Amino acid sequence: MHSDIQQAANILAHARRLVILTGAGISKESGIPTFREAQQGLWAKHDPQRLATLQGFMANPKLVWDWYQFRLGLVEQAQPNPGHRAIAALEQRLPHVEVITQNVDGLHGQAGSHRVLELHGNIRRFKCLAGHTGLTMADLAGQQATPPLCPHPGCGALVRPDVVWFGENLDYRVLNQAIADCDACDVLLIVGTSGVVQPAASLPYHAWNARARIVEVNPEKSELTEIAHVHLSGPAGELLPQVAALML
Ligand code: BJW
Repeated sequence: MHSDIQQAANILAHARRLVILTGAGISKESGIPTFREAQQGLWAKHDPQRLATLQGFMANPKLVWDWYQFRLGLVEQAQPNPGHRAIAALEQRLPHVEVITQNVDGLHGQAGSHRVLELHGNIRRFKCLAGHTGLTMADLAGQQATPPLCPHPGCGALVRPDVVWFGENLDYRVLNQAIADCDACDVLLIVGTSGVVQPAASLPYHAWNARARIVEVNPEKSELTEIAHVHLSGPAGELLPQVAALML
């Protein structure tokens, strides 16, 4: 294992354009459950079709709103862990670092990463079904309705979290930027994603086609492990600081 960590450190140390693609696993050590882990994942007890689709929201807006409020509570209590902080510190060591995250928790920004693309939105932000965006909890304060109604004058449409549900398009500017970053990178670090959700799961293939070196950190094998040059098996919060410590 030590030689794999050293190999990963050597690859990262020589990166001219590093892209880091993260998923729920990076935030697990901050106390935020992943989605698909058998016993403890968020989907172990909750049906994604009911909770993470527009159809599910329309069928039962209160259920979906309450579920996201519960998760918002977890996120607001969470702090970045050593994995997030090791990623943020790479910005000081390398010429060009981009973080592309599927997570909606904002912990990369809190850890100090400056260039972060949030592919699936942000759980602290809200929008209404009529298209008003950029709402915060402060904008919704004092409302009795669950979910709250859009406070824009004359609107009153249902408010929902500004996250990307199944069957919804990602923001095309964010996705196009992520694709361009992967096309242009020479090293890709993949951390804590199962690699099953599209289009995020296709991004590593852009880097692979561009002949980037690929390092993966995940305690398990993922759908992306087969294209990784180095797979580090273990928790990101333990392994990423070790990799950073070995970078010359
Ligand atoms: C650790 C660790 C530690 C644990 N350290 N690691 C092509 C083919 C087939 C299907 C599709 C396709 N194109 C589109 C689709 C449909 C769909 C899709 O991909 N479905 C698949 C599931 C089959 N995709 C979409 O609908 C997307 N939209 C789209 O493509 O629009 C165009 C379109 C529309 C209609 C039809 C066709 C095309 C939108 C996807 C939106 C995903 N949204 C969610 C919810 C966000 C809001 C919320 O948070 O509630 O995003 S779903 C959920 O999965 C969330 C995550 O970001 C995402 C990815 O999960 P992630 O991060 O990989 O987590 P896990 O739990 O899966 O894995 C955790 C990993 O961590 C594991 O590997 C652990 O081992 C590891 N780990 N501890 C490091 N300490």
